Amino acid sequence: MTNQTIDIPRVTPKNMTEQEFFYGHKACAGCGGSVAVRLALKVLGERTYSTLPAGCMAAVGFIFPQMAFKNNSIITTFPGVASMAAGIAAGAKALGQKDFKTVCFAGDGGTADIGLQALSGMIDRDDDVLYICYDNEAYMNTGIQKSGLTPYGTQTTTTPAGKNIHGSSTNKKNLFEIVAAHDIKYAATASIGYPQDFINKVNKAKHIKGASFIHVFASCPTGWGTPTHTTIEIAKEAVDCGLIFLAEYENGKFTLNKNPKEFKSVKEYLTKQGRFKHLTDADIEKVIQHRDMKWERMRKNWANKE
Ligand SMILES: Cc1ncc(C[n+]2csc(CCOP(=O)(O)OP(=O)(O)O)c2C)c(N)n1
Ligand code: SF4
Repeated sequence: MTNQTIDIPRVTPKNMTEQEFFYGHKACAGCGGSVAVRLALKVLGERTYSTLPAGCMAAVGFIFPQMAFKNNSIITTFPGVASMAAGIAAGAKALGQKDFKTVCFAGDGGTADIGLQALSGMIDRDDDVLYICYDNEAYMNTGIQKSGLTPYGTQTTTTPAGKNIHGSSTNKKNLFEIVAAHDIKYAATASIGYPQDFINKVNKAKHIKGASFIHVFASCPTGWGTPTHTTIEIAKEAVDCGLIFLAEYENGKFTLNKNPKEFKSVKEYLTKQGRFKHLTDADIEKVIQHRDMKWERMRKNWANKE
């Protein structure tokens, strides 16, 4: 079968396929990760091979006998999602297949911690794979433990908040810059709160021959303590208050896709989430200081699209 969307230069909600490739999954109501997978597969189409390590998207998508993936998909070892994808891409090529894309969908734990080595090897070999990390900022599937992408101050089951320690004491790893440091052909950050931007980036990556990477911010009402209907809104707010940034790395250069003149309130973003309820004004000030330091560096060294 042919891929309906492979030759559309700019995919919009109007020309995106109406067919669903991730349907009937068992994710919690309002799951941002499932929105990310659904949108990406709409762009990539049914001639897509997906690999998923242990994590929510594997858990909710492969419940026997109901397979939620309409395209070919497989669960991999936790650290091996990128290497299995690399093998699939090489195998399909050896079989003479041309109109396919291979994609990984892995959480922040499966990417920034456990799968980092295989991801590094995949980029190093320039395997023909798009790696999408959906970042819900913790190991959600096993009950909300801290990952390398859990932000400062977050309450998780392994970083509880008490009188003396107020949740996670570390900041998010610079995953996007770690990936870019490999001099990858294309890397981007995105948020399900800005779906058109995410769709454009998946479409761009789809046409890259070789390794590409997208880090998409994907809210999780269950782990974050937020109402299910605010999933998209909160993922947008994270960008608008500057804690998440939208950027690309191409041809050796970083570009900021969005460079707001003023940020929305970090305090408002944080305090509406159960996982940050315990934060003091001093904790929030620390979060703001870290944000400002990062933006100063990005604005100084990266090009600006706006
Ligand atoms: C080698 C190995 N260690 C631990 C686990 C248990 N485990 C299954 S899912 C999961 C959490 C995954 O977190 P993340 O990658 O962030 O994805 P999310 O669940 O948030 O979607 C863990 C620790 C496992 N399946 N295999
Ligand atoms: S725990 Fe979070 S990431 Fe996992 S299925 Fe539920 S909403 Fe989605």
